Amino acid sequence: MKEIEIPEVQAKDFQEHPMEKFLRMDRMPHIWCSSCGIGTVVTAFIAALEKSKINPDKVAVTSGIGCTGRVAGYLKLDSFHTTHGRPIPFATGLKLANPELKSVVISGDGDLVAIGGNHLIHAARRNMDITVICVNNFIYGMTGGQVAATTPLTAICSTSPYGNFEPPFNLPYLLDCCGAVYVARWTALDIRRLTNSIHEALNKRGFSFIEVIAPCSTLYARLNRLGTGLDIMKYYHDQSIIKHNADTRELNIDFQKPIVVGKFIDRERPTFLDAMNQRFKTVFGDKYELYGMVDEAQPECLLEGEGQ
Ligand SMILES: Cc1ncc(C[n+]2csc(CCOP(=O)(O)OP(=O)(O)O)c2C)c(N)n1
Ligand code: SF4
Ligand SMILES: [Mg+2]
Repeated sequence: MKEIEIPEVQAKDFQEHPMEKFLRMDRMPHIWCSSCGIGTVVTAFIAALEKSKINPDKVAVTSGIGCTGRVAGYLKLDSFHTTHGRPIPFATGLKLANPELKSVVISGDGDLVAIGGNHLIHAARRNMDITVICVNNFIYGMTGGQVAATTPLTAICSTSPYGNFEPPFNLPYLLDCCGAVYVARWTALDIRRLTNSIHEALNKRGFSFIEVIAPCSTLYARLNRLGTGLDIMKYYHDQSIIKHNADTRELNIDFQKPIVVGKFIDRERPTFLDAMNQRFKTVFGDKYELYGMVDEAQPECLLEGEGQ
C-alpha cells in the first residue's frame, strides 16, 4: 500500500485567532454544531469586554449546564462551569465575597429560566449587581431537544411531537416585572448591537439581563423543518423589528412570527449591597463600620491598570 505523506504542520502555519487572548485555545475544537448561534454570543461578549477596558482579572464568568453552559469553559478568564440551574447563585456568591468583581453569567434558556428560574427572579428582585446573558434557542439543545419554558406555541420538540401547547415566558416582561435595571433582546444576527448592549450592561450597576435569540440548527431547526442555520439567520433578518423602550408586555414570541428586539429597560434603583449598607447604617449608626460590608466597586475601579 502506498504510504500517504503527511506534511509537517508547524505552529507558524496557523494564524493567531483574533480573540485568542480571551479563549482557551487548548480546549479547541469546541463542541458546538456548525451554524449554532452560541459562538456568535461568545464573540460579542469578548468584543464588548475588550471595548469596556475592564481589567480581565476583575471579571468572572459563570455558566450552568447545556450547550451554552460550555461557554465558561472556553473563556480564558476566571470562569466556572457550575451545576444545572445554579450559575446565578454561584455568580451572586462571587460578587458578595468580592464586590470589586464584575460577575457575569452566560447560560441557556433551559438552565436560567426552567430549572434555574427561581434564582433568576430573585436575583433580579434583589437587584444583585451581575450581568446575565441568556442564549434563548427555544429548546434544551444539549439533551436532545426537549420542550423549554421559552418554546413558542405549536413548535415541535422531542417531548412535544404534536406541537407545544404550554405558553412560553416572555423574558423581557418577566425580568422587567422582577425589577431588573437593564433588559434587552437581540438575535444572534445583531452582532454589533449585541456587542454594544453587552458593553452597556457591563457598565451598569445592578441586575442587567440580555436575551439573545439564537439558532439551534441541529435540533430546533431540524425538528421544525426550518432549514439550515443560515435560513434561521434569514428569518431573523426578515422578521426582527427594533423597538427600543417597547412595552415589555408586548414582546411575546410566536412561532416563526416577527421578533421585537431592542433595549427595553434602563433604570436606576439601589443594588442589594446599596440597600443592605443603607439599612445597616440606619440600624447600627456609629457602629456601622463593624457590621457593614464594603461598597460595590465603581466602574473606574475595574478598569485595567486601576484599583488593583
Ligand atoms: C439536575 C439536572 N437535571 C437535568 C440535567 C440534564 N440537562 C443538561 S443540560 C439541560 C438543558 C439545557 O438547556 P439550555 O439551558 O437551554 O441549554 P442549550 O443546550 O439549549 O444551550 C438539561 C435538562 C442535568 N444536567 N442536571
Ligand atoms: S445542539 Fe443546538 S444548541 Fe447545541 S451546539 Fe448544536 S446547534 Fe448549538
Ligand atoms: Mg436552550
